[in-house]
Amino acid sequence: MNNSSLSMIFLLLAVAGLVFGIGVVVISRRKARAVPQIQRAAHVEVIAPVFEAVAVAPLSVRDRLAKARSSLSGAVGSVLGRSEINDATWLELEEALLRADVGVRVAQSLLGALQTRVKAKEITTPAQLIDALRDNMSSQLVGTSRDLNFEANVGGPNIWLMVGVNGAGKTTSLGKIAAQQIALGRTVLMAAGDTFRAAAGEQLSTWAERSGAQIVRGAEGGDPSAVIFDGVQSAHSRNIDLVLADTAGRLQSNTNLMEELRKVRRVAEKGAGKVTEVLLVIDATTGQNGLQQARQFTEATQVTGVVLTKLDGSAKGGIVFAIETELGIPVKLVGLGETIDDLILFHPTEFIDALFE
Ligand SMILES: Nc1nc2c(ncn2[C@@H]2O[C@H](COP(=O)(O)OP(=O)(O)OP(=O)(O)O)[C@@H](O)[C@H]2O)c(=O)[nH]1
Ligand SMILES: [Mg+2]
Repeated sequence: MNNSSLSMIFLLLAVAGLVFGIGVVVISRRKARAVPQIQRAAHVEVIAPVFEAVAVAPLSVRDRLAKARSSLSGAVGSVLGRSEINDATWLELEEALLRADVGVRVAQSLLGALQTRVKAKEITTPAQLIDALRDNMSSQLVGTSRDLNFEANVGGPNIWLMVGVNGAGKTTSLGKIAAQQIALGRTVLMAAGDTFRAAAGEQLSTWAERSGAQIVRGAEGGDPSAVIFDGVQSAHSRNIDLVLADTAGRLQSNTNLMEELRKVRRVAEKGAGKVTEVLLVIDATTGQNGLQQARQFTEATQVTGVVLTKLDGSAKGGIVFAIETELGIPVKLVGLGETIDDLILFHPTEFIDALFE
């Protein structure tokens, strides 16, 4: 082998070494890039189904009462965290009950009864105290009939009137009630007794379409009594079971508008049919002011039940206790959102459990 052949072999070996080296570097880089890609893919696969499950799962009643719960559950935890019942216990419970807006009178009567039992050594531990408070609150609400009154054989349709202050949720609740009653097999006609604003009739028409109810509307600025009377006549001639009558929002302190509502109720029954429910719609976020509303509206229209709306966004669900214990009006329905299914029958034990847990 001569020198030039040897140098050619070295050159070939050097080139082969270089090619091998480059190959190793490229492959290892590709491998390095491939690892995180596989990890990302696996990560997405794991996350996706969980995300979907969260997105489609409807919120439970308990979840939607999170705000109402927040006013009492913290104090309950703190009372239970102490080894004994002392002054701080009473202070904390009183503050929490007032925060939940049960009202001063209800709070004092609940705590007064418990203090007597603690003094008599019937209750000795914080856990017994909380249980007793819960039982006392339950017993104030259970046993009341919360059925929506529907009477057969009244010679015409049943008439349910929605009343309340501006923006409380009358029209929305009426729409939701229509959907529920239609699902129960009843035929429903809506009477657009809010002639105050043109938009009110439009809003009710949308709910009529959504729920499958019929609707009777009047002219803007017309007499609401006349529109509701026409609605009842029309329902009677078509053999419709139930007239849901909307009314314009009004302040309970406005004498003229309250007088108008008195007339609406009177005229509604002039033809065939009977007013079997007057539902006062109260926005839960208004708290104790709701009590004043309930007094005045009841005086004008003999309210038979309360629809407590927007409890999904309120820490003041305690108004239920004030309305029921001080005025004896049952809370029949609770609004927990803006869509058609977000109106439920009021269940006191479920509500109290949600407040305490
Ligand atoms: N979050 C929540 N919003 C609600 C509920 N009920 C009603 N609303 C909303 O409250 C607002 C007022 O509702 P309406 O039904 O128009 O109230 P209204 O009492 O008819 O109002 P007026 O006719 O103007 O007096 C709307 O935006 C509704 O979607 C509820 O239970 N929860
Ligand atoms: Mg309205």
